[in-house]
Amino acid sequence: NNKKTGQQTAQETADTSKFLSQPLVTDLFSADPSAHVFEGKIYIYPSHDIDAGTPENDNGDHFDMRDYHVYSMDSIGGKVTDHGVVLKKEDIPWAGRQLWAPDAAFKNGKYYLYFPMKDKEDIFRIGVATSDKPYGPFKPEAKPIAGSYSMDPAVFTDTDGTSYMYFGGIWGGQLQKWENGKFNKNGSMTDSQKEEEPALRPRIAKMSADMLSFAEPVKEIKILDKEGKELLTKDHDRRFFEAAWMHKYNGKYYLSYSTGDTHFICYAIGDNPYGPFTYQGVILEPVQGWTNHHSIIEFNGKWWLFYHDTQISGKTHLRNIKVAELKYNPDGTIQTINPMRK
Ligand code: FUB
Repeated sequence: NNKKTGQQTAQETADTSKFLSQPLVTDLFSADPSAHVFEGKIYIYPSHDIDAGTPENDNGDHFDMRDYHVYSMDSIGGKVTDHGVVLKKEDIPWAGRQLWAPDAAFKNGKYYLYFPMKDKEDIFRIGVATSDKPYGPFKPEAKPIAGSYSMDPAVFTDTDGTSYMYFGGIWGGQLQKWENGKFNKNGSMTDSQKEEEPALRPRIAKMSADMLSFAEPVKEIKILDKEGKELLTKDHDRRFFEAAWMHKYNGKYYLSYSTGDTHFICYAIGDNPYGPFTYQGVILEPVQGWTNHHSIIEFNGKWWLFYHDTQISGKTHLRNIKVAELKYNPDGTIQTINPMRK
């Protein structure tokens, strides 16, 4: 369904019974929910969608966001608290435009908010801001993380205490414009355009002890099929597009991500944080709206998928965050979630 536009009819949007879950936040638009359990509560770090009037295009210019809110919940189904604006564009010294999907981490008694934004040259970089509290406000560093590029950071802390950032995204996320470590502003607008070659790979870097920089050169992550062959550029149903997330279950590493123009959240399993990862299947079928972006957490013995759709607005750039239970099969595979009821 490459022609999916994300625009729905008013009638489709009004029928709330067709959705598996209802929006967690209804007074503002929110998307790309990165959820974490901090201090015994669920904290959600989403994008804050607005209607900036920027025309829609394949570059994602219509996702023209300017600040972040943080939300918390004591329990699934409980009250959702809005902690207000925790970081805004005007406070970020290197700001250009578009505050896209953030993530957060906790270490050394501090909270870290990681966020992608285009710099003054219109190149996506990843910034970091710190706070003593999970709900901010967050104070940004003067510069983006050295060596960072593209977007959609997800910071995973392993059981041994080591933290890693997963990141990258093609099309508007610009990953395809980075060749040999240099940004090519005239590069492809979509992907490598080499259909028979391995698809562009998500990126990983170990974080430094202070969580403010990369502790090693950025590495590429391989996603393989069950025969051990890397997924190819032409494999739009399975290859990485954006929205990487890492979680650990029964000692295995689960890399999940969006396939973008085919709108799936799928996953691949590996034996260590760097992979390679072997493709397993779909976690979340396409939602209403073009983008699909999620996070996965364990809370009180159950697993939860946070995601978004466009139930309230019917417009692809004005999304609302949701949550649904995620279940494993006995062999560790994940049961596919359909966000729409039949
Ligand atoms: O919210 C802006 C962008 O849309 C995100 O960075 C992508 O993952 C997609 O959800």
